[in-house]
Amino acid sequence: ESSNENSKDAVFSGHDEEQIKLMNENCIVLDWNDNAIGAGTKKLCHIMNNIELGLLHRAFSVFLFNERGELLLQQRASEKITFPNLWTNTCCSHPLCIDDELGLSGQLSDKVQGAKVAAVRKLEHELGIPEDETRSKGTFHFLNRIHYMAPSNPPWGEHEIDYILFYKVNSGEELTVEPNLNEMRAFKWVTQTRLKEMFDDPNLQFTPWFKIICNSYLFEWWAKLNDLSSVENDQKIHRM
Ligand code: DMA
Ligand code: MN
Repeated sequence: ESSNENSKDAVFSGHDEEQIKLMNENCIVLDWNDNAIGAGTKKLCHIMNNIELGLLHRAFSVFLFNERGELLLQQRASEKITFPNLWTNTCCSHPLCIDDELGLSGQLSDKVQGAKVAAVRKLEHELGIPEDETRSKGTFHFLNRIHYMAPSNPPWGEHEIDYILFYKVNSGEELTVEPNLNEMRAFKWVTQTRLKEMFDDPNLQFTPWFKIICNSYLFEWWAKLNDLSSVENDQKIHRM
């Protein structure tokens, strides 16, 4: 096992070793128009002091639906450094500064492709959905990009341009789900009605980005799950 310099960093004291290591990943640093302008560690990009100075990075959020149109939710693990224990959409993370995920041409279609590659990688890492199943048993749809900022437990926070991806499992197919308990503590398939009931349960808490999307586009898009053509591939960056 390689040494982890981060573990000596006071900002990580009391945190999980596995999650501390992941703070070395290289996120894509952006200007306000989603142009890549550099690399920044996951640690640097999620410190609220840096965010307040304008540091912004690229992210993706997957909403995965089964053939019955139910959405897969996850509850984040208590080990997560940001937003632990909160309920949220299927899978979120960051495209990294690597050729496959960066969108080197700078064209939106190429950046979307990079976000999908990152999504396939993280659906396996977090939910244990094998990459070949994700590639063969359903289809991604890029909806839009949401620019938002949200503080977490100090000193942490988020400030991202978030690529919203729906994933629809093909009819007759089912995905293997075997949660990585260092990433998520529970999962649940929900209908629209069940999700709205969960919002009324005072014992359940949700991530800020999931709430932003639920309060804006989610139910409109969900109603169009059978034909997303009128709402997908939006070029605009929505500042929320
Ligand atoms: C980051 O999610 C991305 C969004 C859209 C909030 P995360 O904190 O779950 O990232 P990771 O899984 O890489 O820790
Ligand atoms: Mn982030």
